[in-house]
Amino acid sequence: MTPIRLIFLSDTHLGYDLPVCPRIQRRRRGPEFFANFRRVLGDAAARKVDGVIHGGDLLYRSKVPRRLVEMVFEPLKTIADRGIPVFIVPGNHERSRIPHSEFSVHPNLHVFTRPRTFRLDAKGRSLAISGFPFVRENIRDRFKHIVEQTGWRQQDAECRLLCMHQSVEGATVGPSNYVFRRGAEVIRAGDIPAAFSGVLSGHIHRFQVLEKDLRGKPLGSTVFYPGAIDRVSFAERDERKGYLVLRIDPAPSDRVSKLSWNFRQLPVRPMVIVNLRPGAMGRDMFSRKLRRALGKLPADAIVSLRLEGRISDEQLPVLRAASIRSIAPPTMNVTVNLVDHR
Ligand SMILES: [Mn+2]
Repeated sequence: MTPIRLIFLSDTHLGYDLPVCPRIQRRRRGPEFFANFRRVLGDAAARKVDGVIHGGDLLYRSKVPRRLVEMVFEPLKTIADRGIPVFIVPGNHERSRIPHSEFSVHPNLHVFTRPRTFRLDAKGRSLAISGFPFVRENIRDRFKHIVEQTGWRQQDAECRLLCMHQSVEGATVGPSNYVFRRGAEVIRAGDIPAAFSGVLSGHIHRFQVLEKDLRGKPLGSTVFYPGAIDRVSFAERDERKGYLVLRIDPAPSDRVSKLSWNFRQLPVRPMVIVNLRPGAMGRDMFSRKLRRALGKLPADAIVSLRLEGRISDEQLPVLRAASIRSIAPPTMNVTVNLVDHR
């Protein structure tokens, strides 16, 4: 039997570092996010998948210029025009809704503006795609009820998916592997229903597939986080980035269809933290030290320059944006952070 194939991406944060009228010329990270977004959609077209699902945080924030929303929906509509339906979960950065929603009007674009279930018929098979927009308040206690509100039980289908933008118990983030356990914003592993072939979620920027709860007990359905399409914060500096190609083999009769997955990696720039203690260095010495430290890094690095201790009046001009730009290669992005200064 022919499997159903889908592409699942999330947390594209489009519009991040992409000013409409930049006042200064410097390398921006915004185009990288768009480039990876287009790569994923290009792959969806090349593979002729049966659908594309976006797990939320399509945009980097909720108040955005119309032009940006237009730029974001243009490649999505190209996919939709090819007859590939696109499903979008509004995330927390969209404040649970897509701004300038007139751009998302297309017969093949479907946005989870409320808990609901869409039906996808592909290759003579039926797939029910349930989902709900990001819930800010107390998802822990409300999750089971909201899943029911999607109306999944009323929709007859051979396979089912649940799409959302939330944290689930057992998910991990950050360089020290913080684990989500309790808290009103965390879904209990035991509340994940077994009726779905998979739970597709955005929100957590690290790629991970959760199959067991914290005690090792299998989840009702596997939870998939494709992660962000690029490194958004320095906490993600060592993470690989990408998206998921999903394949569903419909099961006979009343069994839950099996979902298999393949993580596809996307190109990202190196992200580096540089720690420096200027101490009593003079202006020229400080400037040389900085030049040397940045000179050792890959020319396209994204750098967080962390300066420890007090910065003297003499040292301060070196840290002005224009000065940093003259010291660092033009291909580098440098942000200055003062740590423990008094
Ligand atoms: Mn996000």
